[in-house]
Amino acid sequence: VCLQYSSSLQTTLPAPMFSRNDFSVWGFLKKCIGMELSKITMPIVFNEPLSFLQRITEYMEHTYLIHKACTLSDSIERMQLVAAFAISAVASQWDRTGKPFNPLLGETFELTRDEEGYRMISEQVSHHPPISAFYTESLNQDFSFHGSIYPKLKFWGKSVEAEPKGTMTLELSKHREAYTWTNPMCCVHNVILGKLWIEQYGTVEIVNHSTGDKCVLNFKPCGMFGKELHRVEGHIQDKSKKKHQVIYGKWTECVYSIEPKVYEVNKKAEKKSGGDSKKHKQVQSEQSTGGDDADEMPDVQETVTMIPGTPNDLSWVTACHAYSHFNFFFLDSLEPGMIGVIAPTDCRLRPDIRAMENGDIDTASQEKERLEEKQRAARRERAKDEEEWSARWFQQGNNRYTGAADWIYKGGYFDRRYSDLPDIY
Ligand code: CLR
Repeated sequence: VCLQYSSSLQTTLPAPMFSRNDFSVWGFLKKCIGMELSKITMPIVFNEPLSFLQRITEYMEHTYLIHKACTLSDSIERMQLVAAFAISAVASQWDRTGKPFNPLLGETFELTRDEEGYRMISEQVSHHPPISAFYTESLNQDFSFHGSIYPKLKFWGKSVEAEPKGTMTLELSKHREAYTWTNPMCCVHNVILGKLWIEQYGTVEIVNHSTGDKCVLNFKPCGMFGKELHRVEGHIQDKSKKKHQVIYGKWTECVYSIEPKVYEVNKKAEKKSGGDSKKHKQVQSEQSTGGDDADEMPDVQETVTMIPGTPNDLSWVTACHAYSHFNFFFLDSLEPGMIGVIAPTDCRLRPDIRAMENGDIDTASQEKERLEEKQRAARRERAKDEEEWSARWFQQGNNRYTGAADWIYKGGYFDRRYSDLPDIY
């Protein structure tokens, strides 16, 4: 099965992208050493005209993989598709080094995709720490996908590491199944000098809570020779720990699923023939925290080679981000029919993002400052009245399957009764 993806890429932009080359991130950041990163207001030139709520909505880019999973009767086969979805969810992050706008407390983003058969609502439910909660439901009640993200950022000198704390939960109603996992780490290299680039790494464990099946995925760090750049490898096991499938590929490109035996035989054969590790040039002799040089992104190696005997192609073709930081969700920006329909807290209505989209950087910057000040004033007011902020569409609770702290959708957003929403713009 080849699962092709084609996206409705927009073809025109309101304003051309300006060059960031005249601005040094470091020139700014060196004044901030020792400060907590979430409290630093970065100059707007490093931003992309999207809210973080929109950026995490990109998890939904390859929803057809979930629809496909719903149609399969075998749980191991379903896990293959769920794994492909979990990997594809972070695929759009490749080469996306613009900083999205921090959502204001109470900000929302809704996305209805009739053709892809789902709708999603997200809300900024906490400001310190910043937490974004989201809930997606399929229009035919086949699945729901929900969770929250608290991007815990660490400044390591040359790089910024983001740990996306929060559980992803996927429920397939027909199969009475729930899958949970946590997204891999994300590292933005060369914030001081050199070209920014993104790496994602770490172990992602997808658990099927009904069957006890597990998929353990290893997003590999690129390593000294860059050989592992973008690589993902893992396996699917059942509750008795029997290995059923090996998953391999690249998160930027595609993944395949193969029988463990065939995979092992092939690996051994490759080792015997000497492998090819020596022909890759050494990227960087020092680890990312030491040294004064930039950590250049290793050259992208050849595309994923399909091991003979691989029957299941779980590939997706990543939407091509031809328009620098403008991605395909931008299409949904603000159509005339939406005004008065979407909630007044929707980030499409944020004046600073809108100004930046139109290429008016000065207005964007002034508006951003005004909104942040308005947010601070509202917080002072609440403190004075000893009032607690409560999220509108989500409530704090525990994940039904893992017990971990989570944000649960209260429902009702799409009834569109928006009378009691805060005035945040
Ligand atoms: C990656 C996918 C994860 C969730 C997540 C959390 C934090 C995000 C990260 C994603 C993408 C990159 C990101 C980061 C926070 C800051 C960083 C947006 C969405 C930007 C690129 C940092 C810019 C740094 C400046 C110094 C230019 O599941």
